[in-house]
Formats: sequence, C-alpha cells, structure tokens
Amino acid sequence: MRRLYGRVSSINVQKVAWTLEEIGLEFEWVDKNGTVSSIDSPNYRKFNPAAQIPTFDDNGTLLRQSNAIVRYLAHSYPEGKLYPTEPEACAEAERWMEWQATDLWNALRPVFWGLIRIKPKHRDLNFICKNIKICHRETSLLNDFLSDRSFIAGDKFSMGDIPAGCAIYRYYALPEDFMKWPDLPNLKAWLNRLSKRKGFRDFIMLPLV
Ligand SMILES: N[C@@H](CCC(=O)N[C@@H](CS)C(=O)NCC(=O)O)C(=O)O
Repeated sequence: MRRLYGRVSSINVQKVAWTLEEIGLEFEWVDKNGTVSSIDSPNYRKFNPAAQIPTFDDNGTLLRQSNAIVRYLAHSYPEGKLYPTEPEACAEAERWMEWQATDLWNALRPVFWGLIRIKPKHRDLNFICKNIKICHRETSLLNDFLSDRSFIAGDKFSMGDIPAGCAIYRYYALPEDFMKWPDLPNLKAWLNRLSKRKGFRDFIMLPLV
C-alpha cells in the first residue's frame, strides 16, 4: 500500500503529489483536505517524529523531506522518465531543487506567510518587502538560466522542474500590489509549459491558503 500524508495546500506535499501523478502511481492520500497541524497526533509522530508533512509510505518504506521524496520516486520508478540519465542534466536538476529549498524558499516563505497566512495587522511589512526583493533577484537567476532550454534539465521535463515549478506558481499567485514582479519572459513561458501538465493543474494551480 502506498500512502501520502499531508494536506494539498502544503507546497511540500504538492511536490510529491505532482511527482506521483507524473509517474502514474496509485496511492491513498491521508489528510488531503486538512489544515495546518491537522495531521499532528501521537500516531503520526511515530513515523514522522518532526510532525512535518509530507511523509510518503512506499509499501512500508517510510520517506520524509519533500525533495528527497521527489528524488526517490524519480529514481525508483524509471518509467516516469523524471530522473535525467546524463550526469550533467541530473546536476542541473539537482541544482535547482537545492535552489528552491534554500535560496528561493528562505525568501519566498516569509512573503507567502506574511501576505497569505498572517492577519494584516500582524504583518511586518519591512521584512516582507526585503524578502520580495530577494525573491526577484532569485527568480531572475532562473529566468536567465531558462533562456536556452524548455525545461530545467534541458529539452525534457524532469524532477528538476517540480520543486521550482511549485514555488514559482506561488510567486506569481501572491498579491500583485505587493509583488510588482519584474519582466521575466523565460520564467513565464516555462510556467506556461508546466501548466499543460495534469499534475501541475490538479495539485499546484490552487488558490493560496
Ligand atoms: N523540509 C521539509 C519541510 C516540511 C514542512 O515544513 N512542512 C510543513 C508544511 S509545508 C509542515 O509540516 N507544517 C505542519 C503542518 O501543516 O501540519 C520538507 O521539504 O518536507
């Protein structure tokens, strides 16, 4: 039995759900429509002591950390063609997975929380604006990188597109009055290519909550 634990509103759960859809694996989804912390219970902590989502149970193999789960699935199910076979292409996929989880997310997460999850009266606008500037700097890097390719690892969609695609969707779904995005045509064209994929439409293109 395969099970994915965690609510669909979590970016980290979304990465795994999209990967599973790309590979075509069937799974049971626990707490899909939950809210923040809804899954936390002594039972859940037994297999995720940090009480974080997602956890993926692959027939008894317990996996945690979203990008590690995406890599595991891409590697373990080659029929999904998500794991680049050339080392150079694989390194680019890995590079932008790391970038999403560190350089971009360190700035985008406080913007997302500040504008979507925290009540306006509790917002730290200076902190949000400082992080919006960092987000723009980071997304410009990906925009430049995408100038000579359709997808992150080259001509073919791969695991490298998944974490970054989830985060860039959020970047553009945040309120325009605050974001004032720079012109990033390669990034927008790539996002448009991702939007043709069922997993992206079903699990990523959702209202931010
Ligand atoms: N680095 C971890 C971060 C996991 C994480 O922070 N998950 C958040 C949701 S995005 C969480 O568990 N929140 C508690 C909850 O919603 O119950 C990963 O990529 O899996």
